[in-house]
Amino acid sequence: MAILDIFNAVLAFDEETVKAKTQAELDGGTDIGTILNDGLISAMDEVGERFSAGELFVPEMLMAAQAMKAGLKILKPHLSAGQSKSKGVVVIGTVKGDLHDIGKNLVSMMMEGAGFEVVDLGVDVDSEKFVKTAAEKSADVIALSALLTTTMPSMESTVKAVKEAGMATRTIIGGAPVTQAFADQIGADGYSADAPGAVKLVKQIIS
Ligand code: B1M
Repeated sequence: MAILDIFNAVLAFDEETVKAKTQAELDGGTDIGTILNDGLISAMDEVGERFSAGELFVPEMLMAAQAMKAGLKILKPHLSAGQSKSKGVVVIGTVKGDLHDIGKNLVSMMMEGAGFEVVDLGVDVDSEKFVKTAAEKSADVIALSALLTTTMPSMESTVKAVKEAGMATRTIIGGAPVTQAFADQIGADGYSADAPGAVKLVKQIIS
């Protein structure tokens, strides 16, 4: 029932309750994946549906996102606990023109949790910045996130720029509108629908 309280608190933009209930679930031993998926992520899916239906508008989406981030912040140390030596370097960011960062942050946290060194470039990142940083950091993987159909072409230009630079760095992509077919079409090295899948993918690529 308390998971439902987290879900409802995100929908009520009630950051304090999200924090308190998330902490209470953690303290009570609830599985982190359950808190994440059934509480926080499913609430954002509901927000998206209400936005599509014209029942919510951008300011409300933003407030819900803030509330969700407050919960994520509490989960973060537990997602990345117990790791020491880096297993490889991942440069991650949301592509040019796109300001959505919650899913990207989740992928980033789970990669850190799995022991990778993660260089998070934030949002609205252009191809040059991805290529330059990956070269500087000798990155194994560049991980691109996009939430808008209109910014998916930025993924294509980044994948192309990486290939043109002749780098060994591999590219993976993800985000709500992205598919395996799109990854194949633009020549990305991998696609995942969610954060745990992205971690598995990077492990496969680096091994
Ligand atoms: Co925006 N927005 N938004 N928004 N927003 C969506 C994406 C939308 C689907 C809502 C809708 O219409 N139903 C829609 C996109 C339609 C489309 O193009 N297909 C949309 C729109 C239209 C817009 C604006 C254009 C609205 C406007 O201004 N008119 C605008 C664009 C701004 C811009 O980017 N230039 C906009 C703005 C915003 C806010 C700023 C208000 C806010 C973002 C706040 C923030 O991120 N800091 C926001 C939000 C919150 C959403 C919704 C409601 C929630 C997104 C989210 O955080 N989900 C979203 C509706 C929805 O997706 N349900 C919507 C939770 C998150 C955990 O999931 O990011 O999908 P997600 O990540 C998942 C997977 O996709 C995957 O892993 C995660 C789960 O494990 N994943 C990867 C993500 N990246 C990955 C990378 C990988 C692998 C997996 O490998 C590299």
